[in-house]
Amino acid sequence: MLNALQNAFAALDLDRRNLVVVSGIGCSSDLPHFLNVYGIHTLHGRALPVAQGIKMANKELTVVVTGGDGDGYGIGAGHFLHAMRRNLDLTYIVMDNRIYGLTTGQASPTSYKGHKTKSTPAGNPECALNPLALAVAGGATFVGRGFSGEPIHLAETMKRAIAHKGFSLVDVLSPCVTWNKSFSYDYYRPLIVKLDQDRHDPSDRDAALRQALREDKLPIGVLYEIDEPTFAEEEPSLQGGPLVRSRIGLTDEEWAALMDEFS
Ligand SMILES: Cc1ncc(C[n+]2csc(CCOP(=O)(O)OP(=O)(O)O)c2C)c(N)n1
Repeated sequence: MLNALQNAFAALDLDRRNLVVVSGIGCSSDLPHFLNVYGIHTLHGRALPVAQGIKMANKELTVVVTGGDGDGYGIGAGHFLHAMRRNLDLTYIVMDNRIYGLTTGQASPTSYKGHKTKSTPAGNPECALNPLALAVAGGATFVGRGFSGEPIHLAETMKRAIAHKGFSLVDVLSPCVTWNKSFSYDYYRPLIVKLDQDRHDPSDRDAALRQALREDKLPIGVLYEIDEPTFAEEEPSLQGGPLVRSRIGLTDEEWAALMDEFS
């Protein structure tokens, strides 16, 4: 996963001075510590609000958010939904191991129904959330999936997600070999299929949803990609240069005019 992201950054020739990686809390959220770029390790489930703040303050930065399924689809689920419909230009990479890894193996939002974990010894009574279907329906303008056992293909999907203008999600099937023996590399290998980009049209929303909902196989690659105006292109206060370089406060003349208005 780390290797794929490094390769994607290198292939896109991104300047590390303009690159920020933001994460929440979890084993996967340690990722910014292993990259020689700007990084912020925030609170559990709070990576997206921090990342959105960074992007709004300086729209010239490339902002990549990394975290786990518990972090993003559990405690952070509300932020995930609203970040998607806001369509800020950032990339969200979720290392989906279908478990709470850092807290040693409780059921997460993507654990399947019936899955036995520390917190669900009799089998998980809740059905799994489908992040890809949620993202296609929720306004994400790019939805992709990768597998950490296919790092070259994953790097390609990440590259396209980062290059995409708007909110992009890459859900990465990432076996946790320590705490989740059920969803191993061997479990995933026969289920993975690479989306044939000649036969799958990522601009077709219905087709993307069909791929997201497939149960026979787990397609990896770009499921969905459309071109929509971003938040920064439409929000009046973000027109012109980045906010970090704009003047703060009023000139003496503006201040006097304002005072006149109220006196
Ligand atoms: C507000 C808050 N609630 C709960 C926790 C405990 N906690 C730390 S990591 C984590 C889950 C991590 O799972 P996931 O995001 O799937 O990441 P993984 O460790 O599997 O990569 C939880 C519940 C916390 N740190 N903060």
